[in-house]
Amino acid sequence: MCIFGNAEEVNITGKPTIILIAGLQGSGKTTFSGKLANFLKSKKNGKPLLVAGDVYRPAAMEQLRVLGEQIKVPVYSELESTDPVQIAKNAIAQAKLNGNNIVIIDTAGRLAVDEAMMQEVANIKNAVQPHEILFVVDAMTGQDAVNTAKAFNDRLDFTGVVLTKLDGDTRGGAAISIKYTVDKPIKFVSMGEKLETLDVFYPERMAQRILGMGDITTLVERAQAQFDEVQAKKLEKKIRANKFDFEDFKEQLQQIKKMGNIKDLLAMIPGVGKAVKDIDISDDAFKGIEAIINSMTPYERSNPDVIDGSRRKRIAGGSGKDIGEVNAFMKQFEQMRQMMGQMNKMKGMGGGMGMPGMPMGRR
Ligand SMILES: Nc1nc2c(ncn2[C@@H]2O[C@H](COP(=O)(O)OP(=O)(O)OP(=O)(O)O)[C@@H](O)[C@H]2O)c(=O)[nH]1
Ligand SMILES: [Mg+2]
Repeated sequence: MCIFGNAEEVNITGKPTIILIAGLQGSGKTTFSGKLANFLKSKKNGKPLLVAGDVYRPAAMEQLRVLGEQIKVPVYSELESTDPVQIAKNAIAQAKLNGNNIVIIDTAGRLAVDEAMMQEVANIKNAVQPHEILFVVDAMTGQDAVNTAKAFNDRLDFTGVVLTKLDGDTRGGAAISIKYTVDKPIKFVSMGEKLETLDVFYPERMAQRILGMGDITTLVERAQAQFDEVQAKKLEKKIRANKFDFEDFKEQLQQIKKMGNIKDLLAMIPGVGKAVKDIDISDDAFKGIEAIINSMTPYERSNPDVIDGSRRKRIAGGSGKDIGEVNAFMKQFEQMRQMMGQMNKMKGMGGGMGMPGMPMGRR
């Protein structure tokens, strides 16, 4: 299971369902309110009403009104009022009258956690008893987001988190800390200024994003599962004695293959996933090499040096390859052995060099 748990959505069972939106100034509350209304309208057949609960800036009401117009969702506001609790109550009464089954209450934010703002949101909460209280947080604020989340949760006991501005270059690592600190689900991620860029939170995708699109954990787990210490020691001895042969080579191939599909493995390396997405890498890549090795006699496999021209011809015939392919493979193998020999010498001189992917390099 993913560290974030499973994907969760808001629950819209109330009549109307009341959703309170809270968060710091500029975190994206108003934009998210519009996106959520649009989302619930199109995906859930909802009939939302947006409520302008930010009474401090006339521009805030105007912003919500414009959003509502774009998505064709009604917006409730009271130009003269300075009491967000009363506005929320009046809005709910109007929603019942007009048959709106969802009421989304946007609230005012402050630059930092402050008592007046907390008290105001808490008052709205007490007055309207929301089904959902969503805490909106800018993913770009990094670890500060964790303290903010804690302060809001202590006061409001919110039901879910919304991560905004994930379209920026942040990886959203704070999501993990938030999840662990407040132990509330992340319900939505917002990825842009367009109203359609809201997504239900998919835990797996977030984990991959934080890891830079790779899944190193799985890769390491798979490598460890296949890593046989005894065999590795044996192999290291042979390499040191310059006795690496075709039998060892074949064993190594099998170890790699046991880890799974090559393309899947590559995709787990950060940064590589995207690059190999459209490339066709088949597991057949090893088949030709295996066929060649399988056509050797056990004696030849353990004594690569005895494989002369006529033996190569026979091996080519047996593996269904042409002599050129066999020669090329033999040459590569020889180069590999030479390289191993050189590394042994360097080790002897204290060079301390390891070969990537080979057990010899592991300590
Ligand atoms: N790139 C990007 N910008 C966003 C996103 N969400 C909101 N914004 C922008 O962030 C700014 C603040 O968003 P608002 O929705 O007004 O934030 P708010 O929390 O309502 O702010 P206050 O009402 O002042 O507390 C605006 O310029 C938005 O267009 C997002 O997901 N991605
Ligand atoms: Mg706002």
